[in-house]
Amino acid sequence: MPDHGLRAPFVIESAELRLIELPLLKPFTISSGTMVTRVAPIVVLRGGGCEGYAEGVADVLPDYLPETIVSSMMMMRDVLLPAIVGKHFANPQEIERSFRPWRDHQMAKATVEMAFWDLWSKVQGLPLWQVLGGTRSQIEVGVSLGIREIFETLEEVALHVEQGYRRIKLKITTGHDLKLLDAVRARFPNIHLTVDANCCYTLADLALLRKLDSYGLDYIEQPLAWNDLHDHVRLQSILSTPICLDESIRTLADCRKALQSDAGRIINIKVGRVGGHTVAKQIHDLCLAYDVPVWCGGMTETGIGRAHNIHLCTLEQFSRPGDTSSSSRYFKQDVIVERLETSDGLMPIPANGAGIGVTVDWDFLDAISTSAETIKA
Ligand code: OSB
Ligand code: MG
Repeated sequence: MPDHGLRAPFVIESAELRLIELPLLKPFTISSGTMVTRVAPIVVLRGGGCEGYAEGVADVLPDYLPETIVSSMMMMRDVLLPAIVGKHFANPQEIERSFRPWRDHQMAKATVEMAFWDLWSKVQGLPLWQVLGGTRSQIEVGVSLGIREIFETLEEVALHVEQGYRRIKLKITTGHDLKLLDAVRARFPNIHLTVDANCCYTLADLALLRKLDSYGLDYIEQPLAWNDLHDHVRLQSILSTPICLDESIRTLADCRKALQSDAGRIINIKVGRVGGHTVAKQIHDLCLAYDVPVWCGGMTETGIGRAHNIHLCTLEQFSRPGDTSSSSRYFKQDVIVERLETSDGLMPIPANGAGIGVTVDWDFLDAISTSAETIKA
């Protein structure tokens, strides 16, 4: 950790835990379910005269990974927040270390750890990207298009290509894959195109999966089960298109095993999925050492989670366009005052002050909060 001339040690004085519900402009469908409303935990940590914010990525149902809103909220309320409030931590890595003996719950751990990264950066008066060690000033982004009728997807592809997005990712599912790709490739033969199966195939689908090799895809995201690196090794040995792992990578060890065994050749890093920025950085560094490209995934976050993702994208090895597209694609109104919008496929780094560099719209946050509680020392 570089010496930024740290201010006097500060204590985490209190934590606020909220649950928000924000309707999506339109439903977002992936192979394992449909999201209509974004339900998300928000954590606010206070100390050193500053406030740090983060947003959790758990879903109401365990349809992406096993963690849910209920389990994630319980873990934060009963275990993680009481363990840190009233204490001093020299840096965010100390928080990550203190959570390590507790199994899983990466999404809950990430929310608390990320809020501390924001708080810690603000106490030092530095932007989060700088504290994370970022070097990139241009953040290239793509879009993730949910499952819809083929004609609707074609319109969406056209719209987003026109807006300058640098890569189009199509959500696919069993029975909605090759025909969709035929239609999109017929009209857009040269765009950077990827697919995301969200675990819907097995090796019994090998004949179909082989055909994906013929569409010139940049990569195929998470074709097989979330907890099965072994079968991805087999699939990658057969396909020439790189496999990109998302759900399968929840820890640094997962990533090491995936790279050592060639289970995938590109990694989607979601800070909320891997337990926070500390582990996200470790995974990033490992991929850098392996010369494996990474990109930043998203979970249809509001501006708070989105801002964290953008800052993370400044690290060197984020060499492929991520999913952190314009907030206005998802929400009519955001929980922050600033609008996080792309132009020509580039996302500006929020810089309204230190930390994640955004301003919370407290009136709106109150209006969409379904619960709010405070944990004091
Ligand atoms: O697999 O990347 C995924 C959204 C919810 C659950 C899983 C995924 C996604 C996305 C959305 O692809 C990306 C975004 O935030 O725009
Ligand atoms: Mg994915």
